[in-house]
Amino acid sequence: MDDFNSLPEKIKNINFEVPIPVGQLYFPEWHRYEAVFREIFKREYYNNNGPLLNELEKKLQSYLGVKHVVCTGNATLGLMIAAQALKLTGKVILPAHTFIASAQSLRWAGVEPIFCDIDKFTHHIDIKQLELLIDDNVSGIMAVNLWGGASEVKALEAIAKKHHLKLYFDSAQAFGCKVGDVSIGNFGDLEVFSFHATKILSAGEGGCVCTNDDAIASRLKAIRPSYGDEVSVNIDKVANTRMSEAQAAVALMNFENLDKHIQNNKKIYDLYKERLLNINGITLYEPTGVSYSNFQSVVCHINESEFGISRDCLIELLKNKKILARRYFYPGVHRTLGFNDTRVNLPVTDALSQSTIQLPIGALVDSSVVNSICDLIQFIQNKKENAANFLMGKSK
Ligand code: T4K
Repeated sequence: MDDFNSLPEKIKNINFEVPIPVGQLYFPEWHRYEAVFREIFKREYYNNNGPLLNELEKKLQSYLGVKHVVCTGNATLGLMIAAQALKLTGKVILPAHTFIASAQSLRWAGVEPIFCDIDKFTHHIDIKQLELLIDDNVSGIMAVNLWGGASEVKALEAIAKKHHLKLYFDSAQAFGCKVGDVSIGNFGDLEVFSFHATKILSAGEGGCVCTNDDAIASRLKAIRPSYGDEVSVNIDKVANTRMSEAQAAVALMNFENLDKHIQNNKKIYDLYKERLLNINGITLYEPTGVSYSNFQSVVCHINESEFGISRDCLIELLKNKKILARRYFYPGVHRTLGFNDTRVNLPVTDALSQSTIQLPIGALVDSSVVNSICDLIQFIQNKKENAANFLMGKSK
């Protein structure tokens, strides 16, 4: 019989001081805040089209090669004002394998979300099913770019053009990614990024909407609202979705190191890839649809019958060692917050929501953390019948 005293040293020694979360959490060094915040206080200008916000918007425009960047308090607000700026009505088609904000932004705009299934391998909207869902009441498509990958942007542009629909992208997770030579941020009518603490470019909290369309940009600025847009436009609603100087300051500091952070993520991702290859029943998702990824996420598929235990059980066992793996996205948005319509049949979304696990990547992760996580996953699989007892220090 196994004895918990026989726990291998490398597993016994996994003892993180602080929990290891899935988010990026790249932040500038402490001493840099003081100088930047001293300047904000000296100017006594804290919000609404301030100098740091202007600098950030210009830098983002130039980095992305996009004509307009309109920063917002976060991506949820960006998606909400995007729906208004695009004048969406009736129904909008989107995948249900996404964060709740994608669908809720439509509710706020008074538009009905129509959920579409995703492709099993890419995790992005299934364009064959999408076309079948288009009817006269559909005014737009919101595609969601996930995990450092992207939807089939060119095919989607062709479908939107053919059916005279607005097309926009929830690219909350995709800052820094490219399709060919073109940065994500330039596709469809507009795209929305998140600068939440868990994203590759962080303002702590924040986001932006990007567009190459002058009229859409004017509407976005008028809805946001801010001084600074000289064009007068008719809009029905305004919302306070401004980004503060403090948020812009954090984003600017992080922007300086964006490439370094992406390279660091790639190193972490590659090590996971090497280590997980040898573990039965766990398959690492590879970013698809992009020529350059930000490696925002380490997402794996657990095949329970091959791996030996369920995805949820694995998450609990990792938590026991302070590794905060997550089950994004569970459940699919179509099964949550009043969208729960049992007639909606999205088998791939349902299957993935039951079987995917997100592992830590970002500032708090280095190669020793990855090795510990992979050692632990391997150990849990080897001892699947009594891994829980082992990890809790009980003999069985
Ligand atoms: N569209 C998509 C496709 C998205 O993924 C998101 C957001 C949005 C739209 C909307 O973007 P925002 O409006 O947020 O800009 C998180 C994030 O809040 C959210 O930004 C993200 N996607 C979503 C996938 O995950 P939670 O509630 O699951 O995460 P939270 O806050 O619990 O953080 C994750 C882990 O990171 C936890 O273990 C705690 C840790 N953490 C988090 C923060 C904020 C830290 O250690 N320190 C921190 O400061 O939603």
